[in-house]
Amino acid sequence: MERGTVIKSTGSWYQVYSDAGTVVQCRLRGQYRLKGLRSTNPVAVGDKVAFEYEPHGDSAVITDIFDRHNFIIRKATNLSKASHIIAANIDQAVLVATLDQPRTSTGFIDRFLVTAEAYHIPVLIVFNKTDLYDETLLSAMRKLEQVYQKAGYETMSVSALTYQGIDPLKQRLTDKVSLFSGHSGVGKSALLNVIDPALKLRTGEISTIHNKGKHTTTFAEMFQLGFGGWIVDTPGIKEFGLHDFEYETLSHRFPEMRQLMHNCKYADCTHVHEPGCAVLDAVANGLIAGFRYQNYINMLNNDFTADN
Ligand SMILES: Nc1nc2c(ncn2[C@@H]2O[C@H](COP(=O)(O)OP(=O)(O)O)[C@@H](O)[C@H]2O)c(=O)[nH]1
Ligand SMILES: [Mg+2]
Ligand SMILES: [Zn+2]
Repeated sequence: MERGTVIKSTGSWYQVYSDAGTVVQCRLRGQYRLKGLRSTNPVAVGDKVAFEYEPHGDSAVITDIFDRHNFIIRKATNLSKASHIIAANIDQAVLVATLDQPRTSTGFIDRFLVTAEAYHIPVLIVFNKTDLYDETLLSAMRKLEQVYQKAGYETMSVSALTYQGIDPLKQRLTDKVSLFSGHSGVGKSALLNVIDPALKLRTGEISTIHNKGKHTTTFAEMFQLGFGGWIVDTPGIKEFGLHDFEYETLSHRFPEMRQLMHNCKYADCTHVHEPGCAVLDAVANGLIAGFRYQNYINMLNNDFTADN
């Protein structure tokens, strides 16, 4: 028996990167069922598996799937209760954001962070295109970095054009499995090309046109960084399953609120109107950033029109 990591799946065949460093074509034996999880795909990119070579030929059969450290899912179709596992065992999500061309709203950043919290995936926020920022935007970026760092997130500022901040980013990706996310046009491909020139990814492409009509776009893929580490690419799911929020636990997904809510007078405090609310106090005192709180309220109200 050998072990490896699933790096690509087409539905019936899986590419497994073996611990020996080779890529092996694998299929799944019989019906593989997952306990407690109704999923349309039993094996996903990132899964750690055991496999056995078939007696004749180079291909192999997956015999075991090891427990997942985490995974991200989406509903298989809008109506079904079954889910599709996009990727598993992700060390970190890298959220690429920009303050200009295009501007990423904090509403989007915060929804992303809430989703990642729910999946137990640490997030590194990377502000790209710093070469385009004037003093006003630079200072706005520094303020955002302060707020997010205080909340417990790591942030970086980089430019794929001038290479500013690229080395520290490279270090943070080394030997990790990273999911690269962010709106189209923020420079994900450009950054990855600068980080590892061997990748030769296309930049400046409208991904929705690029991906149209291809069945394989529902499957994620992992590609290897030359200096060690993996990038998870999820075509067509750039915003990685921003899903329906659980309203009761939404404030738990804001680390700076989670820290304080035990001081609220009521155990079931929603931090909206209740007296003796520690979160409202912290917002009033500037300990919690006003825009973070506003995004929390917008999420509670399911209102993303007033995105700030
Ligand atoms: N000025 C500037 N342009 C950038 C930077 N990074 C990417 N771009 C440009 O932004 C556009 C979109 O980049 P791309 O990597 O395709 O974005 P993606 O959709 O997130 O993969 C391209 O025209 C890039 O050349 C940067 O740091 N500075
Ligand atoms: Mg791209
Ligand atoms: Zn409260």
